[in-house]
Order: sequence, then C-alpha cells, then structure tokens
Amino acid sequence: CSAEGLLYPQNSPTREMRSLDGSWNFRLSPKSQPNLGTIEKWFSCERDDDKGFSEKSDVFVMPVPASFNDITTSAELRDFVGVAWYQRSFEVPSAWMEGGGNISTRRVSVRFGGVHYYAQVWINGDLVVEHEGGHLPFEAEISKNLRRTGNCITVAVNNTLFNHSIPQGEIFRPNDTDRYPLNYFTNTYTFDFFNYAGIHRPVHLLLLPRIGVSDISVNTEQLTRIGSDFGHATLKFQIELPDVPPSSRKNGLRCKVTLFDAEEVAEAALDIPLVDDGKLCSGKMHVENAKLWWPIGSREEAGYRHNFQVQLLEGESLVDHYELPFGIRTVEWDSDEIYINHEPFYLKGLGRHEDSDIRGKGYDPPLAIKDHNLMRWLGVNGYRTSHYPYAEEILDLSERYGFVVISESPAVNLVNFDNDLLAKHMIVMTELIARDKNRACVIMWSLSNEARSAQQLAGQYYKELAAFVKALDTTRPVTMVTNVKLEKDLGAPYMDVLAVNRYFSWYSDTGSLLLIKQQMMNEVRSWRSQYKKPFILSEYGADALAGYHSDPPTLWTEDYQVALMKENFEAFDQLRREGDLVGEMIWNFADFQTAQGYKRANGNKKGIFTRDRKPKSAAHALRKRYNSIL
Ligand code: GCB
Repeated sequence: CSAEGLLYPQNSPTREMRSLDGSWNFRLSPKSQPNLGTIEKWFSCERDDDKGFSEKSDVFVMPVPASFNDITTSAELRDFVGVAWYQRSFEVPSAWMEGGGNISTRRVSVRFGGVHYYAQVWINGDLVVEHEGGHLPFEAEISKNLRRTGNCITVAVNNTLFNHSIPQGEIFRPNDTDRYPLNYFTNTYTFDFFNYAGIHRPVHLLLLPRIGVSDISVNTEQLTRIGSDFGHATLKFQIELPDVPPSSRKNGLRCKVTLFDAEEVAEAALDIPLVDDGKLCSGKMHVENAKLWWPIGSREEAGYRHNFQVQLLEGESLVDHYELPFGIRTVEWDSDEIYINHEPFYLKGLGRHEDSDIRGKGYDPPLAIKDHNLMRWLGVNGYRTSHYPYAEEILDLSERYGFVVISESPAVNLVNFDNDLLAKHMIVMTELIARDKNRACVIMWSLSNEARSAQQLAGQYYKELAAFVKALDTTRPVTMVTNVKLEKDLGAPYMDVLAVNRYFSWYSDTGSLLLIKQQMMNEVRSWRSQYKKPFILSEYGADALAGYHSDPPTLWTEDYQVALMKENFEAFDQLRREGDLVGEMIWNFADFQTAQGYKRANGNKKGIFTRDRKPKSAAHALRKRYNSIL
C-alpha cells in the first residue's frame, strides 16, 4: 500500500502524462475459483500463452473508468464477488525511454485515481503495486518494467468486503445444502448503496523527474480581512522531495515558490534552499490584498484560486515544475459556529453519491459538471462526500464553483471496533488528508457515517482516531456522522462538530408529519446543551417515486417528500434563530442504486432528483428555501 503519488498529474515543463482510459479487456476469475487468474498467470501478457486474456471467449471489452457491474445484461457480472481482471496494451513515447527510461534523471510511473476495492497491478508480467481501499489514489514507478514497444498492463480487482475492510462486509456462506448449492456465497454489507466495483477513476502514465517534488502542503495560517473579498494572508508551506539515499541526492537544489493570481500576475515569491538533508523546503509567504476563496452564494465571485507555483532549481536549470491551484481561506470553529474567513458559515447542503446509470461509480465528466450545475441551481453551498472520498476531478470542480465539502472516509456503518480496524482506518485517513489537505473547499473531515457508536469499544476507538486526525491536520474540524441516540453515543465527546442523521416521520413515527417540528427541535437542543459544539443536521428526508402524488400526502409520493421537508424547514428556522444549527443537509441529491431489498424500489428514492437528474417537486421546494436563506 503506497501513500505516494498524491500530487495530481499534470503536464508541465518537467512533467508529462498520458491517459490509459478507454477500452480494456476484461475477464472474471470464476466466483468458485477466485485464485484462478493468479494460478494461471493471467498477468503474464504472453500472447501465445493459452491462458490469460488472448482470444478467450469469456474476455470482453470494459470501459475505464467505470464500474463493471452494469455494463452488460449479466446478473452474474452485476452481483459478482471476487477477482475481476482488466488488461490492455499501451505504448510509451520513445522520448520517455531514452537511455532505457533514462532512469537516473527521470522515472515513469502509473497512477490510479481509485480502484474498488483491492487492486494488484502488473506491468509486462511484473507485479508493481498493490493497494487496498477503493477511493484513494496510488502510484508505482514502472521505469524498469517497460519495454520500448508493446507494453501490457494488467489489473486484478477484488471487490470482496470483509470484517476488516473499510467499508466492512461479510461473506454469507450457508452450510445448508438443502437450500443452497455447495459453493454458494454472497457478500453482504450494512450500508445501503450498491457495492459497485472496478477501475472507477482515471488511469495515467506519468513521466516525472527522478528527484522532483513528491508532495506539497500549503495552508492559510493567518488572515486579516480587507473589505469584503480580500485579505492579507500568511501561507505556510512545505515542499517535499523523495526520501532517497544520500548518495543519490543532488547538491545545491533550491525551491522557487511563486504565487500568481488568476490573471497570472505574480503576487509574492520566495527563493529558499532545501533543508533536512535535502528532503524539503519550507517557509511562510506573505501576500497582501489577496483575493479570498469564498463559498458559492456568499460573494459575487466564489471559488477564487491562485496558482501556487513550485520550481525546483539546480543553479539556473529547472529540475521540476508543479502548479497547485490554491484558494486562500481560513476555517475556524468554536462552541457555536463554523467560520470561513472569520465569517460564520451556514451550510445549505446535501448528501450525495457517486452514482449513475450504466457507469455506476465510475467518474464521468459530463455527469460531474451537470451535478455541479444542478447544485448551483438549487442554491446549495456545500455537500458531504457521503460515504467515501470522491474523485479528485469532482473536488476540483467543487473548489472552482465554491462548494464547501465535508470530506468523509469510506468507514460507513462500522459494526465492530478493534485495533486492526483502527489501524486501517488511520491509513485511510492518512491517505485522504494527504490527497485533499490543500483544498480550500474541504472544510471538515468526517471520520465515518453512522458507525455503531453505542458499542462499548466505540468511545476509545473514536477518541484515538480523532486525536490521530487532529494531529495530522490542525486546520480543520473533525466530525463523525451519527444516527445513535444522544444518551447512547460514545463518539461525540471527541468531535469538534456534531453531525446527526434523523428521519422523523420516515423511519420513526412513519406518516406522522406533524411530529417532525417538535421532535427535531428537542433533538437538536438536547445535543447542543449536552456538548456545546456546532451542530449540523446531516441527513433527513423521505423516499419519493417520481410521478407519484397524493392529497393529503402519503408515503412514497412527491407530495409527502415535500411536506416532510417543509416541517423540517420550520424546525431548522427556529433552531437557527436560537443559534443551535450551523447546517442542514437533505438526503439525497439524487436517487441512487442500492443492493436489492424489499425496502428499496430499484434503489434508494430519497433523491430530490431522479437518478437521471430530473427534478422532483422536492428539488423546487429546496431551491426556493435555499435561495431565500442568506
Ligand atoms: C442513512 C444513511 C444513508 C442511507 C439513508 C436511508 O441514515 O446514512 O446512507 O441511504 O439513511 O435512506 O436510509
């Protein structure tokens, strides 16, 4: 498992990238023989081998990025549990291969934005990287594994979820041959979204300087506001180089750091030597009258980003060049409020999913842009990446538009808590923070959604996890989203912000709309009086089948969904007036696919848009509300 390669790929004077997205060959290792691909060496890429991928009747074309589940009409593929294999050929530009990959000055790497859940990658038959976790990037150097022509990449993807994967799942293998065939098993999980799998995010080949910038961290350490949109800011930064043996280090390297505004005018610059045995440059940069990053809706120009340009120089020659879009903003919190740039922030939000027809959880640019345009139309100013980290490309869009993001780990509905799980959870949080730490749009980390935080071991677990995350990032508050009763929950004491899901008149007192206001107000007030921390109502909502109506409103109709929202709105307004609410988040932006079940009508229908992004009445109701809240 590698936490390297977290800088998003880019072309620059010293870096090149090539996409490996497109059509790959695809083959399943039979469910009953999950190891068959490994035993028969399907990764060997030898065309005259009678194993592997060559001209097999069960090999078919699979798009990347996409989930594999909905690409055919096969129920076997949709419900597949086990190891799915991807393979394709590729060429490397001959200039990349000069001097056999020119490995003393440059390196070639392959980078995956996200493969769900467990990935193994071979280049020309050599295993180059393994990665656990479906939602975060990983990268491996492949310089020594490449051929001048005719290269082949193979990826084995295992979607099985276990007790100690994040998220968790369980293998159901009944021992009842009267009712089940001998090798029958399924993979169950406690969360309700469908466990889509495959190569979900873009794949890149990268040409990188061997001794180049391996990581950049920047944050706005201090800010003095000037008028409405600007400020004097101090940026604290650290630029890291790979940890190579002293004999391979270059002497005399230095970093030139320049901040440009969006018109490419330099605002501040520093030239600093490497320290710590040539492993890093760090410093502080002061910038006067800088335009700030503001959430959408709060200013005419939201999402303003500067260009934080890093150049690594040896004398006057350029060794590396990387440009990081960077929004200048601060996040602070106290017992009542969350502040962005010293101004209290009210979250007009929603929960979402990476989910759509055909491509499942595969990153899809038109869909991502459409979703952002719909959020803008609604007057939403932020969302939670429920219930896992979203694609980097999606966060880029959010940052540009000015949507605030609560970035959530994939730890959804954790059912037991032990040290092995905690260790994995810490790795996931480390990778997530490493990936997203520079993003202005990310204002909070969510450690998990609806963990069973009433369990005895949950208190110690979240105490340790929250302390760990706060040590990694002191600039953002930490939350965990809970649905446990106040008196039973053991996680909230360790959080900075309270986030609670409540489905009054849906999962409790079903149909009794008139109870919502009282129940919601009592609920929020009691959390607030116990903990004195900012409170976000992180989920509420009702399923509605688009086109179903009734008067008076009844369950599953658009009318009931709207009526339930309106009752909640009344409570939210009152709580906000009393200073007890800093955010409301409807569940969900759009209908999404779930595992099959009699409580779900071809998926979860709590979307205010249908799965194909058509508005239900609820979308209009939310738009009216959000556009009227200042
Ligand atoms: C929840 C979960 C969310 C579900 C939702 C529902 O509390 O956090 O993942 O989709 O309820 O609709 O049941």
